Amino acid sequence: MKTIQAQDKEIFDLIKKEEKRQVQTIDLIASENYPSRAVRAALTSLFVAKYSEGRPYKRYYGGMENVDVLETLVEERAKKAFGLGEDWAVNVQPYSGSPANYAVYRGLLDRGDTILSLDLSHGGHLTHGSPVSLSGIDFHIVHYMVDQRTQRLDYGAIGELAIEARPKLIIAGYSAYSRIIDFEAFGKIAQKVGAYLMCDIAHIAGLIVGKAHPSPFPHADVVTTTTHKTLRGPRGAMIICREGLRDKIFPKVFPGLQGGPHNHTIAALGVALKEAVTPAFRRYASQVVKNAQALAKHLQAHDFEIVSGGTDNHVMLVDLRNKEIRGKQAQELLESAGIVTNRNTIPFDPNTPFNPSGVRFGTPAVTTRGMKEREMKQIASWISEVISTPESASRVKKEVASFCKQFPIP
Ligand code: DSN
Repeated sequence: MKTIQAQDKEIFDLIKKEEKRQVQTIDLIASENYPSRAVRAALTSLFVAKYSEGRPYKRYYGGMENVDVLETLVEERAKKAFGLGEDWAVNVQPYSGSPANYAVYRGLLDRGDTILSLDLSHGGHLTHGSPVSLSGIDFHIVHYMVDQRTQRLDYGAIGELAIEARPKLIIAGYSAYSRIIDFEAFGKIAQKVGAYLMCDIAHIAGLIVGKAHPSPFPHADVVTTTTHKTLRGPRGAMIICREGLRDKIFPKVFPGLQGGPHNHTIAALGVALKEAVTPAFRRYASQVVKNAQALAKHLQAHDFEIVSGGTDNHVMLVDLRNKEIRGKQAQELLESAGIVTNRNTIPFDPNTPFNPSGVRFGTPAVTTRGMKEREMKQIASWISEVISTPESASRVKKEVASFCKQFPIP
């Protein structure tokens, strides 16, 4: 930091301001987390200076003696974290979740083939076939929805739709779905219709490693994940597929989509994966879920509607329609009180994605800071106060900043 301060005051000041913002606010964005200092240190290592196009021990550059060992070690750590054997192949090179998903599609499908996935407005992801994403432009997309009454996945209805649509790929795994995903049911549906099953576990990877959510691996053909959400690593992604699919998918990462892997990120991912197999991480994953359930319960006590009635994981969607406020205003108001969230559509939302009817809350980041159920009660109370009495925001912001001092970012 001292070097930056001496050389570049503008960037140094921005780094300091961002540190202050993060330290003094409560981060309820479900996809964000604070990686450990060891993970962050690996990100600043000299691996950042190394090019290594290709796969381990099959490169196009010299100077590979450490990078080859590193990448192989991190692949092995990923297998260990998810309890996988020799029948799985790991690729830790994708720069992030979006290219990882696109590489899988281009590896397994021809353009125009059918993908069956959850609609974005029901909790899916842009890269699962939204019309504004290349995934929705290059492939024929059929979406399943959550059930209107239960607001949960209806595996019978998804099975029927799969028989009708005959997809070549089915996607399970979401950005805003708060219930346990029955990967076994998805595996059976995929088998019945002869589709590949891709599980995108970006949001819940850390919960899976920490045994707080069932694993997709017994049932999936390919699993993609980002590495920076509940897994608490650097910003990056992995593709893990059945060995038999390696030669279809991996060349789509490099040379198909990407150039040289980001070796500093891969080093940091290795550090995060070592942390993720510890008993402390298992306790973390379990606390993330306990905190989400406590936050949902206390919000319900303040008359907030939680989509599907609660949560089994790290995330919840709040339907604000009974509060006479829309998602955008709620997000902005909460931010002015030091509580950072994101607006989100709710299933069957009558409003637009730009100003939808809901907000999404998640507990990975606050749990990393050491907050527990008691703090979730306090946060729910602030959220309720600020939404019902906007004038309280500036006072709450001061209270939040003081409260945050007790919970340092690692
Ligand atoms: N944008 C991420 C999220 O917030 O869920 C997913 O890519």
